Amino acid sequence: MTKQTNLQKDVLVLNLEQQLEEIAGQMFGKTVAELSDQETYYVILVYVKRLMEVSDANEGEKKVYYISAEFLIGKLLSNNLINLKIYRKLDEFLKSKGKDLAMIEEVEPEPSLGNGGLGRLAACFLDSITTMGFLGDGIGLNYHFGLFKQVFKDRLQNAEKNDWIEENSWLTKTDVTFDVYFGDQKVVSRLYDIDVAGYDSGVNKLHLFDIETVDESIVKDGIDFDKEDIEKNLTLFLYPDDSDEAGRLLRIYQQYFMVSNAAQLILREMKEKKYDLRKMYEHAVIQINDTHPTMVIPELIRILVEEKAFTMDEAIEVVRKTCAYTNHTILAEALEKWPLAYLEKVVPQLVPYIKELDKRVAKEYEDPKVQIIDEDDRVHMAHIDIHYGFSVNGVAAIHTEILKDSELNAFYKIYPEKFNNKTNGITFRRWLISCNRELTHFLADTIGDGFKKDADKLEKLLDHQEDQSVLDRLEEIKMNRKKDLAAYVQKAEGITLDPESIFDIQIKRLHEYKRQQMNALYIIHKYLEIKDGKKPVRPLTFIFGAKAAPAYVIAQDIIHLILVLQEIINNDPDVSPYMKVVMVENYNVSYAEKLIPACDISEQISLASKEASGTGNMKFMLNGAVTLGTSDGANVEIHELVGDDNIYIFGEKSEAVIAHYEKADYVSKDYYEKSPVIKEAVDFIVGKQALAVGHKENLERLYKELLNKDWFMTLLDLEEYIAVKDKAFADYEDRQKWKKMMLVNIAKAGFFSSDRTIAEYNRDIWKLK
Ligand code: GL9
Repeated sequence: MTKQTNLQKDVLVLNLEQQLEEIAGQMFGKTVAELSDQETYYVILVYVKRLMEVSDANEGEKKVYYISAEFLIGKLLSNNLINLKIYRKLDEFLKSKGKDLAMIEEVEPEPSLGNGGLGRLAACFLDSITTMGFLGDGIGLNYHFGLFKQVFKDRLQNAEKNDWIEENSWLTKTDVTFDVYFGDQKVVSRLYDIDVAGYDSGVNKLHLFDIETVDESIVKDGIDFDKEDIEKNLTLFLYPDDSDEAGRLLRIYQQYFMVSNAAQLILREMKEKKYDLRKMYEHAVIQINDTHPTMVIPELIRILVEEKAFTMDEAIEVVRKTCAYTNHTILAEALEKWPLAYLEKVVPQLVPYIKELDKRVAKEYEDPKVQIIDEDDRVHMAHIDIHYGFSVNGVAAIHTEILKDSELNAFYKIYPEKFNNKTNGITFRRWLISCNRELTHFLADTIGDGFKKDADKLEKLLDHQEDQSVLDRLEEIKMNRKKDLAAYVQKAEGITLDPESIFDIQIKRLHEYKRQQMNALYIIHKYLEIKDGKKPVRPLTFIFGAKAAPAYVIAQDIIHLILVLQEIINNDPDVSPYMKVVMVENYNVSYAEKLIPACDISEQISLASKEASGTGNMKFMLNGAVTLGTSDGANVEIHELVGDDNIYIFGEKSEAVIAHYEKADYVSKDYYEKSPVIKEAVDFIVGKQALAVGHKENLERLYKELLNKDWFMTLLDLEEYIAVKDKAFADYEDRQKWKKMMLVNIAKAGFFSSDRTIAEYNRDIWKLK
């Protein structure tokens, strides 16, 4: 059976040219040479889907189910071609027909199924799970408009629906449907699958559930829609605005819909394989990605008790041995606590089980910090995961330590054995091989291509630190990516970038803790210096990309400030030859793939203790950027790997920051008043020049926030940030030194392969083989 399907695949690959011609004929009545780029994309899509359909599925006695509200998979064409090992062959064929694969890749719409790092991590994990030959599927939702599309109007962020699903897409409609009950209200789900191809390996699946009755036409202005019509709106958007009650209820509807489908799918597979449900944990492990899928725990217990004749004790025991939880943040706002009344409204059938789980905890432990239902009748979702799962992991060493020592310390005392760290990783197939082909080829020529399967082999590059031709090539490749990016930004944003300038890049979700506002204050400072006649030796280019949650007011104000600075600086003839600012519109995975390889300095400047890990930091390093960052998240591990000489670290350490919070002794105004440099930069926000370009309301609100609250301590680290960033810019002129720094960063990036992360998940948590 297996051999036969392999043969089928080999034949399809062998006959690639014939296959494509045939599909082109059937779909468009044309030869490949006659197709438009758009049509060519659809033809390749059909072909690659066929190829994956006949590829070997990964197999095993035990399977991991990775349940996640987000899978930020990005465009799939080039990745699938690489993983199926047909990129080169197809590229050559297309060239012979006068086509450019890079142009065809541009045509593909980017799936909008995630927001930031957490969702992208899930996508990298699917790639690694599959590549390493494990049996493992993703389970999530098929959001029709996903996360919003960002459009700048009048220097403000506008949110529009992101219409990414086309008639022909990577989604395959299956005949799997389930009934899902919200109390007495029944809805019917439909499963769509996306095949996940491993690199030189088999396939797994990403299962995305949808509701049959979804109605795209109810979205009217921007992203507004009737939040109460669940049958129509359930799978329209990822993270619908939860600033009102209807929005919060909708999130619970989505979460339950996701886990009810997941539970039914998993139980169905157990049955198909004739596995003993009482030993479910020998065949299934459920990884709960943040708290969004937490209800899978009470849901599974409910089904086992009500439909499979388990006692409560038995059901709890089996589920506990099956479920594992990953924590991705210590920010309180993200640790979900749903009012019991909301759950009673949406999923009354689950409430008795949640109460039972709570009762058992209350009986055993007195500490109010570990209760599931608190005094205000709010259900702490993470607490369900920790008590009723067998593993709790953080996503970087420092993050896990903070969980153990402070955030979740009360739980750590009860269950020390459950806590473990899994430092995040990224798939090198996308973040090196696909997005930086020239660097990949050069590395393969220099150190052999073993690093493609074993990322640690990148260390071999260290042997070439004194090899001038290698150092020069690294510089040349970086320059080529900067030119590529400049050309793209010219087209997309209408802004001219100078590839000879230093590219300093901060791309990530917009959040105060990530401190884009600190970067903006640096830019103001530099602008004023230049105005004062102090010119940088080499022009500087500051690039931002970030979406802000539509209900997050200060985040919108920060975007506004950056766009105002962009306008002022780029149009000031005294300054624009020396510095440029650009905030790219609608930053997403595809944009990241262009920005990251072109970066000289990677901005990772979150307030220490707040960024659980970060994964952009790893992607930049892998592509030869040098990190300018705080001792936060995975920056700490990057620092350890590359050493003091190959990174720029600044700012208060996490212990000091945590102490500030505990003592509530941080007063931003003190920093403002003490330092003329800080004062001047902050005052600029509401100065004449800024107000002439921007909106008073937004700028004043941001100014006041910085002076009176500054919850994420921007001013605490600003002076040191300015000093260290200036040092980095100065060091850049020592080209020899800089090229070596680039080399060391690339060479040491192997640790951050998600293959390593997944190997650790498997060794300590999943135990699949
Ligand atoms: C996040 C953290 O903020 C990141 O530091 C971390 O790298 C990723 C992946 O572990 O998880 N936690 C979190 O809630 N998000 C993260 O990116 N949020 C979103 O992506 C929306």
